Amino acid sequence: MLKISDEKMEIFYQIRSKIIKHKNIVIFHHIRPDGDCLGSQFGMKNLIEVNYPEKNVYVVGDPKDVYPYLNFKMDDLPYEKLEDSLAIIVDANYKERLECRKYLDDNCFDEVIRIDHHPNDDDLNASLRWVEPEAPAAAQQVTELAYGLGWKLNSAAATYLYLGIYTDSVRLTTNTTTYKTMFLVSWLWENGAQKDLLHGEMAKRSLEDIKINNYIQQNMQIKNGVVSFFFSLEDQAKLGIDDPLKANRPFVLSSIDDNKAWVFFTEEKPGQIRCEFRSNGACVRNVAVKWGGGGHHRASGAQISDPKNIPLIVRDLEEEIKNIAEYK
Ligand SMILES: [Mn+2]
Repeated sequence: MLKISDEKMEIFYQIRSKIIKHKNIVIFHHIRPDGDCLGSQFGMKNLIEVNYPEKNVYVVGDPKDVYPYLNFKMDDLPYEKLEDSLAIIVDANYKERLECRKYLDDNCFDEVIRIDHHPNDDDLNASLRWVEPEAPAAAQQVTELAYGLGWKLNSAAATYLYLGIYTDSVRLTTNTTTYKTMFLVSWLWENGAQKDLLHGEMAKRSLEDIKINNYIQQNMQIKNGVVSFFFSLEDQAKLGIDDPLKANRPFVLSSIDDNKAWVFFTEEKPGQIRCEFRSNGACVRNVAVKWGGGGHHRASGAQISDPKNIPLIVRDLEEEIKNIAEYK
């Protein structure tokens, strides 16, 4: 059994009552979609459909064909006020991070709630927020909600939620992965999560990927405990990458010798560079925030425009890792 505090159960009851109250429910995911935002979104959709079959549940966004072996089919929803409606934002905070933010800008819904593990504020004007930075994935929160409320769990919901937990917890290895994660994962497995499909598909490597990763590892910089790499559009093109989303690979720089942090710079278009910060203990969020971004303690992001700032950011990271003892 998983013990859930009275305070948390109170939030669960409030979420449930908002779902019961509204006929139409619309669930959002964030831009640059990942397994957690899509898994939370589709997990929640399936949970509501199974437990409240009289509701209309819509998923909006653009899954960008990530995880093509899962059926992330979005709904068409007209841009107009939707009567008797509730929007649920999962795994995201600011509207600029949301796919289809226009619905929220135009106040298409009666109410908005947010379920998220990013420790940031939001601009959603939400009537209820459940923010739990300790959770390795928003999908773990959705799973706990379903478990706590005694909801029925079908195989589709279990598969989507497991995808979210498995990917955001880096295959159940982050330090935020706890006994609670494993308890909820076991509940998902028990209820038909297609774990073998997910494990098999995610273990696949393509020759193209191997070549790209080799290139990165041959050209990365290592200095003062920080690993960094800048992937220019020119170099991406040389390697046959046509979409910068596929170039962004911070994991290739991870856990090399005793280095403390790593940062991956991806040129997405001229004058737009994505910075992905990671660490095994240092607070990379401090550096991300300084450069206009945000995120988690050990995984953060920012956008910059000028490649001349790259050495400055790397130097900031070299400074930040000196504070690592504060977080042990
Ligand atoms: Mn997430």
